[in-house]
Amino acid sequence: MSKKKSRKVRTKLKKGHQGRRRRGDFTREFEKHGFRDIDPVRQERLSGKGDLTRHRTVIGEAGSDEHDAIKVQLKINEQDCIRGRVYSVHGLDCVVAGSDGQQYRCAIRGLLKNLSTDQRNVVVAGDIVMIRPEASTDAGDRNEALIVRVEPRYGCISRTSKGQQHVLVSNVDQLLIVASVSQPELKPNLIDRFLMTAEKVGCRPVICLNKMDLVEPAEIQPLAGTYGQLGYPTVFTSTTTGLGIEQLRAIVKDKQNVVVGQSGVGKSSLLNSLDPGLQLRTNAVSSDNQKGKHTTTAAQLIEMELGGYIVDTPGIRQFQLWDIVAEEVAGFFRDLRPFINSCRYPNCTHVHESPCGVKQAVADGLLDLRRYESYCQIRTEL
Ligand SMILES: Nc1nc2c(ncn2[C@@H]2O[C@H](COP(=O)(O)OP(=O)(O)O)[C@@H](O)[C@H]2O)c(=O)[nH]1
Ligand SMILES: [Mg+2]
Ligand SMILES: [Zn+2]
Repeated sequence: MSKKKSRKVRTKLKKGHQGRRRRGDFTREFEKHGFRDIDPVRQERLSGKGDLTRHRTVIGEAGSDEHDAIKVQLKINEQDCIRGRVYSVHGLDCVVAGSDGQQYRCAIRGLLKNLSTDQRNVVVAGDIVMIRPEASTDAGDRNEALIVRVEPRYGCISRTSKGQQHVLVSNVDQLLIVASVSQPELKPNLIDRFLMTAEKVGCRPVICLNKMDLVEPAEIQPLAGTYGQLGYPTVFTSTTTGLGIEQLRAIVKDKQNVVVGQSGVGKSSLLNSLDPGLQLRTNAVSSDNQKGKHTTTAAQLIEMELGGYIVDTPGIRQFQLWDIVAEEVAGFFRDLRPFINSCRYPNCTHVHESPCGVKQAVADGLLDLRRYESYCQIRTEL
């Protein structure tokens, strides 16, 4: 990153940002957090005249990722900074774990906020950031720092509200899809929905079939076989017998994992088995049982003793098909994709058309009937 040649980037500033207000912003920032932006981008200049333009030329590198909320990587003085990972965000107040092993309470550099198109996405849980620690403050033993740069993101789990993308957590490596084979009963359709989410986000899904102590393994084998054939890692677990725990440990280790699955399937129990230090509350029906409501609980990263992170947050656990439109569904079913080319109609939904390559594949036994029915259900619901 630092080897890339810096260049001038024309960037659109957040509506309402004007040169004249800048000084005021600094002062307010300083009053609020006790931070001083001693290293403003020096070569910035305002072009055009006052209100007429909202563009500014800053020195930095253009972000390459289209999902990257912050399109410009600010040039910073790296010697003064350390790398960190954002554990949680409350408003504009962030908890960051620094690579020095310390935790920092951080504010966000004013210019970063101005570069963002959406305040809520400036910094999110999971972000890798550069922070500039503050010299000791009157806050006592608490470390304070300023987030001066957000590194490009991948694996963003987000939700669209009022036409705007709201990133809930970034840099997700794996989606741990937990289902129970009994109590509550197995719902393969729900697994399929979460698999679509993983395909959309671009992270690796891991299917975890829990409570295996309650059934005959042979009953579950065919379903697991279908997922296995599709290339989705599938693990059988039981927190009561310890089945699969060691295998799951190896999978989640050193990764940033987001845990999803309906209430009561054993997510908290599983995480406690993986890492007893977590001590998550199990059987917490009250906090889990809010499916209809839009829980606004912010995402929070928890570090595991074995290495890596997990996110087990109600608001994220219950996210489902936000963001996926009907036309996209087939593309996220990797087993359907190969047959789409032989459909007669280019806009075939594969539900009622004939002839249809997908329906033919089901008839020929090339496509799992249950997966096809699951597709139809999701497609018609949208
Ligand atoms: N029989 C059996 N029960 C389990 C297993 N894992 C969790 N449970 C029970 O399932 C219930 C819900 O577990 P919990 O971890 O709170 O589920 P969560 O809502 O997904 O976090 C609790 O009563 C657990 O004791 C398992 O592998 N086998
Ligand atoms: Mg739980
Ligand atoms: Zn078709």
